[in-house]
Amino acid sequence: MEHILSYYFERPEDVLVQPITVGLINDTFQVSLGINRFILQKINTSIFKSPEVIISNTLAIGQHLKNNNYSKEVVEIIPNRNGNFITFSNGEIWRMTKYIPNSVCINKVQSKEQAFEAAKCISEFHRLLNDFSTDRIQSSIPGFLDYRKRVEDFKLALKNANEERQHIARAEIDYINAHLSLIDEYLQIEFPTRVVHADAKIGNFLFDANDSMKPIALIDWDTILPGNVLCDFGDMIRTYSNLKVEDDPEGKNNFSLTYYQSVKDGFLYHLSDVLTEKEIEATDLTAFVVILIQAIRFLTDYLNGDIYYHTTRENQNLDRTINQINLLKAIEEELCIH
Ligand code: GN1
Ligand code: MG
Repeated sequence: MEHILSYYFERPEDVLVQPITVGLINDTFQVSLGINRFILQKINTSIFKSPEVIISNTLAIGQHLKNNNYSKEVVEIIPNRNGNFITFSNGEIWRMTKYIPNSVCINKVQSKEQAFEAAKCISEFHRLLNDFSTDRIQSSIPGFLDYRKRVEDFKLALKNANEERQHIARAEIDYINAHLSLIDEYLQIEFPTRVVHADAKIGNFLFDANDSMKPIALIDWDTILPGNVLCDFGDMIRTYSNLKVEDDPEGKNNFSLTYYQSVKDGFLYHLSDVLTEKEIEATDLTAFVVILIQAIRFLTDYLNGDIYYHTTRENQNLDRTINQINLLKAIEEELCIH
């Protein structure tokens, strides 16, 4: 790593590097020099083909939030010693951000207050961005929220998949095929275009290390783009009403209707007079569709032979798919979405 550290530090040999293994796409490290800590990431450029878009989105959004006295921390990119926000080195692309002090990250929700506070945090984020023109941001991954394309990619993967994987995943393939009409229903709705974080999962909220009920930042702004803001509500439901971690295929006691409602109350807290009636009406359907799309994405990757998401064990993408489907089944039952 010395090659990259030397872009940021005069004495790279004094820098302490610790890998952080929670993300599924980029490689992340915590780096420290004395009392100063930072987050250094190698951007996966086979997925993020326009890293400069990530930089310009982050700078514009961060500035706007700061100007409007956002009560949480923002993502701050640290330039390298040449003054550049992205570093090209040995054919790789790296970017460093400020470490948010006194913070912890969780992968399972601990209480309804925590779910409510986290949803309020993103609600404030969106409220302040309500007067930010979406012309100022672009998608760093083309078609990221194009759900029609996600379904096409799934159908193609299904056609090309080896027989063994198709056979093993039969029940999951059938479940998804039986629910595709809900995606069609969702696609009929015309949503206003707003800023979307597009990865509002539980692991992207940092909480106060001394008070885990208190969110202090929403991080990972790499996928920010113009689109349907309810997708963020969906990702929160996907991970905050889910009582199992993302790759746990156990289906018993996996869903909390209480946390679902807490997320909804928190999400609407600063947004109830910003969102249109049509949007408010579509919250539950959007949550269902966001989870279904995530199931489709994990299953597509399983059928493609695990080429997109980081995996650390056999069948992890299938287990992730099963986890999403278990959640969908619980939501179907509790909220009568059919
Ligand atoms: C990926 O890399 P990470 O963990 O921030 C993915 C999200 C998925 C998420 C599922 C660029 O996010 O879209 O929802 O995994 N990011 C990309 O955990 O595909
Ligand atoms: Mg992400």
